[in-house]
Amino acid sequence: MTPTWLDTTEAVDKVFLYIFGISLALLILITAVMVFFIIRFHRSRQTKPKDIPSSCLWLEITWTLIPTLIVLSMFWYGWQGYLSLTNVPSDALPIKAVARQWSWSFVYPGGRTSSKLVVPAGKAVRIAIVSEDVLHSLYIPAFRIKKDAVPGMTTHVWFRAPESGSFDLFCTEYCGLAHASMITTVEVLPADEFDSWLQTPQEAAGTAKSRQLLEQYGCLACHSLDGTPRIGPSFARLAEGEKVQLAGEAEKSAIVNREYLKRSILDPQSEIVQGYPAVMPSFRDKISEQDLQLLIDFLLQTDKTSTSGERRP
Ligand SMILES: [Cu+2]
Repeated sequence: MTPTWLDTTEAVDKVFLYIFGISLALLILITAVMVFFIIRFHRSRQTKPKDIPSSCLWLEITWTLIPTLIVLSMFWYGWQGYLSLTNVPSDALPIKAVARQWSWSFVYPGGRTSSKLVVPAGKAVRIAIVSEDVLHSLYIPAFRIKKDAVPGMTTHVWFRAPESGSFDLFCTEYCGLAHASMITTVEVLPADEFDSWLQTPQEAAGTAKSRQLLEQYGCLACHSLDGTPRIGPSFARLAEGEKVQLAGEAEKSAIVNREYLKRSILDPQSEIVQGYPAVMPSFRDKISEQDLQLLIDFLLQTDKTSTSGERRP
């Protein structure tokens, strides 16, 4: 027989309410007894202790047994919840979540990628979480799941979104300067809409493709397209032949051209633009030559905001 597990939300809420309910009952009980004792045995009543028994077996057994049973029942509920969280339904759709400083990208069966987590309503999804650099943590409060992304290993979570909607997704492990930018959403689509989304070929021409690459490599977490200041310099005013002031002891500068942009992506620490922190990770071995050339083409074109569309979180 294959056991049927609770959905993650139900599993966590049940344990939470059970422990919270017991804690609340104990709080009320203990407070009531305390107030009663304060009044009943107040000094002004001059009550004197009388006939103190040295031991009382039934009382000692009761106050040992009842709390033990309560704690064991909490463990039992917690254990059942843990099993529900770790046992993934066999029909779950596999999705890969890639965490990096400071963005998420999601890879679906068939190779489609997105910067928002798109899932079908009513179907279980299993997320394999990896990190490209440091510790991150995938947190979706609406589905009560939270799991670390650990460099060098793959961790898993699963959940089932009952109906369509949009829910917050956070990084909940402090991972550096722009940790707060690692926020995106879970977009739950009706199952048929999800299927057609998944099958829509992502390969698009020109600027739409560049836009997709910017999201895939997480560039927009730190670089804006419209001049808005973020962690790194905006892409808005990048233009071929322009002079960029670099940080360093002597007044250094660089001229924007294909070579400069390539160095900035593959070896970002070599030339830091003045006024910005030296925090960009290298994309060497992480970006294909073809994608690199497409991104450089995009960065050198003058009107970059026309592709920006909605603002990426
Ligand atoms: Cu993070």
